[in-house]
Amino acid sequence: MLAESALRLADLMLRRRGPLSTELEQVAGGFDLGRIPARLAPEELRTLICGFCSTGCALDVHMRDGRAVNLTPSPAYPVNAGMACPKGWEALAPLSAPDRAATPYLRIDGALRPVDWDTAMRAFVQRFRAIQVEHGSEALAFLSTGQMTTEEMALLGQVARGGMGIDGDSNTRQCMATAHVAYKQSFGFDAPPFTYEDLELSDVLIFVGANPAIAHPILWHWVLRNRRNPQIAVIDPRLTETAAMATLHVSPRPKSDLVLLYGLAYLLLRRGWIDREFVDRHTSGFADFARHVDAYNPERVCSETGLAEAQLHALADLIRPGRRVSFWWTMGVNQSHEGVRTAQAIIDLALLTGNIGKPGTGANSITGQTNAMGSRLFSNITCLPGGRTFGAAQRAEVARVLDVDEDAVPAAESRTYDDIVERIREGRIRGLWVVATNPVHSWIDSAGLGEAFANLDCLVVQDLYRTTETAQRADVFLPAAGWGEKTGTFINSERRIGLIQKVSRAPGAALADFHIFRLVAEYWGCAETVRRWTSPEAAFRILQDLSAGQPCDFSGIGGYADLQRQGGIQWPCPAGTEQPATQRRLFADGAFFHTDGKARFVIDEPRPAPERPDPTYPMTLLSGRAGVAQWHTETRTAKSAVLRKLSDAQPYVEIHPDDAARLDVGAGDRVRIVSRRGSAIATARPTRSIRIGQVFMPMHFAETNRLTFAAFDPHSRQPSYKMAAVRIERFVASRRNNGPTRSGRRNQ
Ligand SMILES: Nc1nc2c(c(=O)[nH]1)N[C@H]1C(S)=C(S)[C@@H](COP(=O)(O)OP(=O)(O)OC[C@H]3O[C@@H](n4cnc5c(=O)[nH]c(N)nc54)[C@H](O)[C@@H]3O)O[C@H]1N2
Ligand SMILES: Nc1nc2c(c(=O)[nH]1)N[C@H]1C(S)=C(S)[C@@H](COP(=O)(O)OP(=O)(O)OC[C@H]3O[C@@H](n4cnc5c(=O)[nH]c(N)nc54)[C@H](O)[C@@H]3O)O[C@H]1N2
Ligand code: SF4
Ligand SMILES: [Mo]
Repeated sequence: MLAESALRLADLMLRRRGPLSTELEQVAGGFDLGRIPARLAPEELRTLICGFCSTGCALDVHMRDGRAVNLTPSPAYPVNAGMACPKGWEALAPLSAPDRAATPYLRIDGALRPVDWDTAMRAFVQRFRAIQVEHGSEALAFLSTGQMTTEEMALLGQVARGGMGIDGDSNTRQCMATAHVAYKQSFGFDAPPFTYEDLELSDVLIFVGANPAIAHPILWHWVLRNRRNPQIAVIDPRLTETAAMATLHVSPRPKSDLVLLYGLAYLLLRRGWIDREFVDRHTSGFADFARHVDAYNPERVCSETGLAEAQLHALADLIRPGRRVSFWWTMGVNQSHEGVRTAQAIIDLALLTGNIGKPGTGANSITGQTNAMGSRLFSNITCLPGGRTFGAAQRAEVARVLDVDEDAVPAAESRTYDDIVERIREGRIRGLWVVATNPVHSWIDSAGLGEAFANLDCLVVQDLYRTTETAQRADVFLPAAGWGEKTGTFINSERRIGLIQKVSRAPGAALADFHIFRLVAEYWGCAETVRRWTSPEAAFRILQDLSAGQPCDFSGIGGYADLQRQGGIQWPCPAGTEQPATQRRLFADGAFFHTDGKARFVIDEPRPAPERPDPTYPMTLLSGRAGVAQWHTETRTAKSAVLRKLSDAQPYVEIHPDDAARLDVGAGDRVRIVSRRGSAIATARPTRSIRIGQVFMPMHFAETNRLTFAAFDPHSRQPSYKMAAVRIERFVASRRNNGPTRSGRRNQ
């Protein structure tokens, strides 16, 4: 309590810096108000968007003598209004970790040794060129991220694909590819339609495969602020933190969502609870949709999902006419062998009931990483910059804006992540450049991937830390400046473009990714294709030009200063937009981005998951986020003592108490989780939040992906991380086996 009021007190003081108000006095309680302001008064505040999740909170960094000494969440920012989750509060901590790389490294005689930039760049370019000469450009690839600025992603896309002529993919494939494809096919453009205010304005919120209470904690605060006494339904096999706060939790069998959603459409159609006028005016494909879902009667749906008929009706009851219903989904949908069609079945329900384009509605994909949206629109991988499809006219247009030859604009979609990984395993890709991602830990079915990476002729890793599972295998390591050490923009889940800026010096010779990419272009000899990209702000202006005329048009933003002044700006914001409203949703006019202006109902036959439990591997392994304090492969969050205290240090597996009893396993006992790919040791955590026959492991432990099964959605190629068959065995340690170790933490 004390700490909390101290934080609020500091916050209020920073906000006012004038006479103490009554509010301040109330919060201050027993503090000595005479002394505290002098001690806390910062010399200057600089506002940056948080670099972890896509909620996109703004953080005010306190600068004293040119150094970042503290931070507090920005009180006036429309996203977070003075709040942050523990990762936000601790955002400065990872910057000063002892394993930050302060110089490039080169593998010499088996060990990574510090070298200067010139040596590292020559090695990178010479080795990649040699591979290109011997094996062709197909033997080279890059893997990038959703955690750099949009300017950096666009520049990497231009340098690598446009300049060097090599293909690559981004870790956004692991995360948002499904939503990207689903929106493109349904709406005609990758356009999440919502604004956060919709969370506050809904009468009914339906979360499918999403656990925002821990994965997007400040976004979840918008739900808590909802004054409409909302009904909150959660569709998740597990009783998650979010489900525990819901008014209705239904727990279908993993990967049976498509059947369930079609079953809901069946009931809504039978009850006549549809918005026929909206459907007729603004959609296409309704007749086929209605015919298709006619086969999903409650009997079938209940038998395939394991739900009771009453649960199905309870869900349908929520979607009655006259209510504002919003649908929200995240990785429980995207990471599936049929994720795109499942996401589209959610979109179909919103279209069917006219729940789109109005306050408190929408078919809303919550984004994952801080700038996955920037990656989706500008990384030059699944579309041309600005969300353009690949085509001759679009290519010419991009070439004109960039002032480059058409050959310097890619002609087709890039190779997908899974294809790149398979080619590495087969030895067909021999040079790989990994930027701001840690695939040896995070990629699906990762057993043996570390060895495959080590066998590359040249692995270049560009990261903050030289200790990540991937960086340890590097031949060339490029030290990057991180969040807080560079300038640029992010785009959050609700399409809000926000600014990050430099508040701290990167260690030693570490450089912003932006400058590393320019350096690569220089050494490669393709600097001509990026000569106008002289600074992040110059790049931002190029992006604005690229966006002009596209649905994501933000050419009307008056540069970085405007973003700062207005508290971020949502796209669209075309030239001539005066003062854009702070909260804007899409499709208020019912006009979608297909050429006929209509949204499409998209349907498909559900397919069984490629790997299901059987007598040898009788249990289903689910995986995902475990708490607010842990971020992915933990290269950053494990650097904060505060966040370490809030998280688990050892791998664990959640298991139903009845399954645990059957296996004679108690809380804290060690078990072996075995899949067809490999095995892992973890501590058993019996809990009723998981169903009988299922187990859950956090993705934050590298062990988890040694067990996952490499299945992919056929349209998005997103991995189906949340479905693998395993068996659990009691584990008795031999004297020589010291048990599990903390993968992400070896850096400490
Ligand atoms: N603290 C923290 N926050 C994060 C992150 C982090 O690492 N740590 N990562 C960020 C990123 S990049 C992302 S993508 C988001 C992810 O955010 P979320 O998607 O909300 O998180 P997950 O835990 O991966 O998955 C959500 C839920 O899907 C459920 N699920 C599994 N299979 C199924 C299924 O078949 N059907 C349904 N309906 N549900 C299913 C799981 O039980 C899980 O509770 O979080 C972001 N925020
Ligand atoms: N089993 C299972 N696996 C999963 C998931 C799951 O639910 N289950 N979820 C998947 C999802 S949704 C995601 S998004 C992925 C995440 O997987 P990864 O992207 O591999 O995870 P991170 O730990 O975020 O890795 C980011 C890396 O970039 C570095 N970095 C941070 N900032 C910068 C920067 O500015 N510049 C540079 N050069 N480097 C930087 C960090 O130090 C870190 O090493 O994991 C996926 N893997
Ligand atoms: S909710 Fe997300 S954006 Fe906000 S402080 Fe936490 S990690 Fe950062
Ligand atoms: Mo993600």
